[in-house]
Amino acid sequence: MLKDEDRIFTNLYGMHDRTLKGAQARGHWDGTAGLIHKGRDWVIDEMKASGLRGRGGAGFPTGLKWSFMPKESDGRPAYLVVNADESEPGTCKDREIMRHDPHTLIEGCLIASFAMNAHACYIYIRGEYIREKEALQAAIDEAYEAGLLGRNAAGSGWDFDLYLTHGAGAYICGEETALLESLEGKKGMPRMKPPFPAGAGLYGCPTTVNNVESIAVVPTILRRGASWFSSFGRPNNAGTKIFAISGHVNQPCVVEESMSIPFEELIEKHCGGIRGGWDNLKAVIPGGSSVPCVRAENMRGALMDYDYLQKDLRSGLGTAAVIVMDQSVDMIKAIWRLAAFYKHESCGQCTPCREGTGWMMRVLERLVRGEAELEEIDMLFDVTKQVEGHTICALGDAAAWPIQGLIRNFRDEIEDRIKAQKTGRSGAMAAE
Ligand code: L3W
Ligand code: SF4
Repeated sequence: MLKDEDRIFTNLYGMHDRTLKGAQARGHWDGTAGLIHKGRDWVIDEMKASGLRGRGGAGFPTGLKWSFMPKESDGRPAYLVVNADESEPGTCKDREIMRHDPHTLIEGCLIASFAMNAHACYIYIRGEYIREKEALQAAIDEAYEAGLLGRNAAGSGWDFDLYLTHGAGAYICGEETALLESLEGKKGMPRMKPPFPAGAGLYGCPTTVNNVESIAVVPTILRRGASWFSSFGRPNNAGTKIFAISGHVNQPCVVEESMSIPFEELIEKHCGGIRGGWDNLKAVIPGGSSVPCVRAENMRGALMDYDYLQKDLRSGLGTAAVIVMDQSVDMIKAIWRLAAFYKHESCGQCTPCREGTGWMMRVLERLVRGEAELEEIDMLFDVTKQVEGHTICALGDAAAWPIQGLIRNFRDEIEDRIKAQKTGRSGAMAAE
């Protein structure tokens, strides 16, 4: 278990003063100018050495992503954009940072922007996050007043402006290029990649889009050292990580832990165990709604990191939103609910996603009632394969994967439902 002194987020539960004074008392904004004076290459090299992988869901190495930005300006401004559009079902970790520890993010924005030659950064916050927006804006205002933002930010010699933009409640605006479109005042529809934002992002300029947690951990990594951060977790799965655990545990919570913590330890130490005991556990979605569910027996002994969940369990760490489901859960209905979400949030721009999400949802609707033929299970799986990898953005994959997980792991439940319905129906017919 992570020791208290190793936690980066010291106010995740809002128990302490979240103002600048409180943040400084907890060690934030300490020697910021000194970190910047070490230079761009040093910052990026440290970030690479730390092993930090993007905390928004895809796990792309952060230092590597930063290194894609042009080293010298070609006349276009460079931008950092922080993706605070946290909308993945089950995910509520960035919310706690913005509510209670906003200065970790603001200081991170300054240092990361400097490393990418950006004098401006936009934070795009989810439309429903109203109190979080207020808390973050108040912290930004304080930082400006204290000279930590603006001209010669924090005495670093770097001029830097930070803007907060409020979204309007569309999940798709969390996709990085849809976010950029929305920021430019257009409809939030994903762009084709390449070009990646580092080549042509906001207003066609070099842009890096990073998740809130990815940026908020930067100052502490640089202060304590890359090797300190990489000492947690396993190779390729380094660092501390915020997990958001919901569902059928005794105490749902958001907690910063060591990457690769065993699932049982995470649940026992921080959530007071599974509701009704471990035998009552049925399934877990370990990384937010976009990753496949895992059967209970496979989660026993699972390590909560990118590689274990993906390679050993064919699921993923995603946003580290751990959704725990006990025996009372109707798995088909649970996955149908997610399918309905993706159908609703599809931007409609590409056919496999626009048509496929509705199609998959409607088949699942019938499967919930058992009103289907057994062959339709394989047909549904085939459709998920036609959506996966054939769309402009990852929403298509995200809609397909949970259904694939359901069929792989709970085929017996689907078949039983269909058979029971048929038996019931023939019984009823016989009675007529
Ligand atoms: C330059 C290359 N840049 C990749 C960059 C790319 C992006 C990052 C990851 O997210 C995942 C999905 C779900 N040159 C590059 C390059 N990049 N190759 O690296 O890119 P990618 O394409 O792997 O993923 P993505 O489309 O950014 C999709 C997960 O996110 N997901 C979660 C959503 C989470 C929330 C939330 O609430 N936080 O909404 C939804 O699908 O697991 O795998 O920056 O530009 N050659
Ligand atoms: Fe829009 Fe879906 Fe295509 Fe993404 S995959 S661009 S959400 S239609």
